[in-house]
Amino acid sequence: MVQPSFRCGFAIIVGPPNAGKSTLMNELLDYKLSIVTPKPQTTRKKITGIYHRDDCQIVFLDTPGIMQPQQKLHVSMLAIVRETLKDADVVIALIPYSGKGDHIDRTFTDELFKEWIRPAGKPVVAVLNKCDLVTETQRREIEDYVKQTWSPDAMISISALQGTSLPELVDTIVPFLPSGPPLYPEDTLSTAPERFFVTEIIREKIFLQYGKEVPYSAEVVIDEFREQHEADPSRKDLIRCSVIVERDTQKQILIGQKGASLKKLGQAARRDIEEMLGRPVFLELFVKVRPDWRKKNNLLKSYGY
Ligand SMILES: Nc1nc2c(ncn2[C@@H]2O[C@H](COP(=O)(O)OP(=O)(O)OP(=O)(O)O)[C@@H](O)[C@H]2O)c(=O)[nH]1
Ligand SMILES: [Mg+2]
Repeated sequence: MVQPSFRCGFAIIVGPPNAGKSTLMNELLDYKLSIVTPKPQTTRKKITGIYHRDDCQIVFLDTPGIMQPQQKLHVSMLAIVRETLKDADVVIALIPYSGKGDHIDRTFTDELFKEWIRPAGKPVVAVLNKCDLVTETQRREIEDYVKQTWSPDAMISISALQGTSLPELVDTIVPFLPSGPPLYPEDTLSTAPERFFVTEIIREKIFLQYGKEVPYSAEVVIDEFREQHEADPSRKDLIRCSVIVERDTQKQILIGQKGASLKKLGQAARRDIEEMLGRPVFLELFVKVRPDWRKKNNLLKSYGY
């Protein structure tokens, strides 16, 4: 029986790249759903993660970081944020402490509120993340400043990485959700299909394994996902993926000397994919060059942007 006081709704997480949006969602779900790397602009699409508690269900929407667009891919990523804002009951404005200088980026936060949050017309919870990087006194000063400058409907400091104040964050969000029964069964973690998370895991390993240029130029698509274990449990599933890059030089870097780098990438990705699926798989990676795909509408569209 669902209690009459049960609340359920959508909470969008927005903020600059590298703020810890994906880390926060994963910590709340206690499951690594969204990919996380030290590099900015890791997340490129909306990732839905469903949080369950006795008195509420919160559908968290992790989004790409807000930045100045430098190419069509960025424009598409920002359009995803705009669209997702429309679905939200409450906005989680994730503003990271930096541990240096002013401790938060005041110019960016101003723009975030003016250009993105206020126009959406939704209640906003300012969540100051990475509080492990500042002292208690610095935290209080910044909290006062944020409260006075942007007047959020609620505010809390947390550390997503260390799991500090996360139950309190949920308590802060719940009053902004509509009353109503849960939208999803209790064992549902996300609405996206397994194949989407397979491509995300490969992208994460690319971000972690390669330097600056390759991760930003790479996209992953599934060419074939053959679920052979269903017919015969002794057979592994076969997953064939293409890693798309923009130039031949990037292809060479991805593959490495005698294919060593690509092999290492495949092994790292396969381990995580097997853990997610809970069964062994064959993973085959092919590298393809699609010149300037990040600037081409037709290619972006075919990759889901
Ligand atoms: N010190 C500290 N680091 C954190 C915290 N939360 C996240 N990080 C780190 O910040 C980096 C970026 O984290 P992500 O979760 O990928 O950030 P994001 O906002 O999703 O970034 P994009 O997807 O690129 O927009 C990672 O190296 C995290 O480990 C925190 O509370 N404290
Ligand atoms: Mg992210």
